[in-house]
Amino acid sequence: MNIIHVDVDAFFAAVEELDFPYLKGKPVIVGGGEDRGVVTTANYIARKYGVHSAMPGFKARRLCPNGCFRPVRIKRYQEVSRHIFEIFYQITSLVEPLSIDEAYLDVSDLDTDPVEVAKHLKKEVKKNTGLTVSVGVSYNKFIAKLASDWNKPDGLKVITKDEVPDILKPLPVRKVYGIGKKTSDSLNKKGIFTVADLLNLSNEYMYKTYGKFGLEIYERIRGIDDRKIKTESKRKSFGRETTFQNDINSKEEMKKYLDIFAKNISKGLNKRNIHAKTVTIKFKTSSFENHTKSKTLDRYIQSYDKIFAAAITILEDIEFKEPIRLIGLTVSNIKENQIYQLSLFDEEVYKGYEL
Ligand code: TTP
Ligand code: MG
Repeated sequence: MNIIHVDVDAFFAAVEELDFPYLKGKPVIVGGGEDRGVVTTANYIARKYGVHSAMPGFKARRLCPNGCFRPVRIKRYQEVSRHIFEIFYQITSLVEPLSIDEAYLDVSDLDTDPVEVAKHLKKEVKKNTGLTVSVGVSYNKFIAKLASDWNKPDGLKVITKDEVPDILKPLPVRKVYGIGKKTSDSLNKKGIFTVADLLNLSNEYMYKTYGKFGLEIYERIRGIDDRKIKTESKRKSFGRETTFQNDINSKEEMKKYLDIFAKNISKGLNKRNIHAKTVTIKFKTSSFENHTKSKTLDRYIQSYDKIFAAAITILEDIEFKEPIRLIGLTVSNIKENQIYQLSLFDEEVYKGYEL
């Protein structure tokens, strides 16, 4: 029982309510107010109307015509995020940020009972920022993440080792981290709806059907997950990525994203005076296979055009066999003897946006 997963409730919408108190008690939808926009998130009141992240704005407006649509204020959310992470770091330095509003904490080193730590964390975030978070406490990352999602919002759920896998059995397969819409549709077609159904499938079958990813799922639902907490200081790469609304297969379109990523990465490197030597493209296929392709250069680079040029060379070499759902660009092999602080809080949030 040493891992805590924490996730802010309806993050962007909660910040809007905080900054504009008249929104309290009303359905709040962030993004999607203009013609082409998509919803980044909605508060729990708006969710009752069926509004959710990544939904096209027109649909959200139809489902919830009285919704308060707010423009996306990324800079403000990043500021609040930084504040929340400061609270995490006051508890332990073993913090792995996962996204703007989500992190794992390894609390094994602390003398306090993890459940007390979780309660303290919730109280501190509320007191200092006014926001509520949901917290999961367990013995590995996967189960802790599942636990934090258990009774959102403002949840606190503990899952012990002896409760697994029984407690997971009634869950729909979609709740298993890593299983997205496509895999869950594919499983549903085979009559597999719950974790209990999934538990009946052998590891050979999972491997044959879903590859390495299938094996991961096989282990996860049995409570096996040895992943350690990866703290920021161990992260020696710098990157950007995005998941598309719809899978894409045009290299021209991918280039548009790589171009934006290269600009952002270069800006970030520049700000910290970091140079890097290896450029990597990562992508996830529509069947959820992850791939990376890297190129290590003769010299260290920092400028946008060099990063972009390297990315294009790599891209030209990749033969895509199916459409992709995610693309990312990373630089690593960072010049040593440099003091640098890599932080995800500088990153733009692309999730849910069309370029
Ligand atoms: P989430 O933690 O997935 O969602 P949430 O915090 O709004 O709601 P909850 O955790 O209570 O279910 O994402 C955090 C923020 O990231 C979210 O407030 C808005 C942003 N986001 C997008 O911009 N696009 C997306 O598709 C998603 C899922 C989130
Ligand atoms: Mg959240």
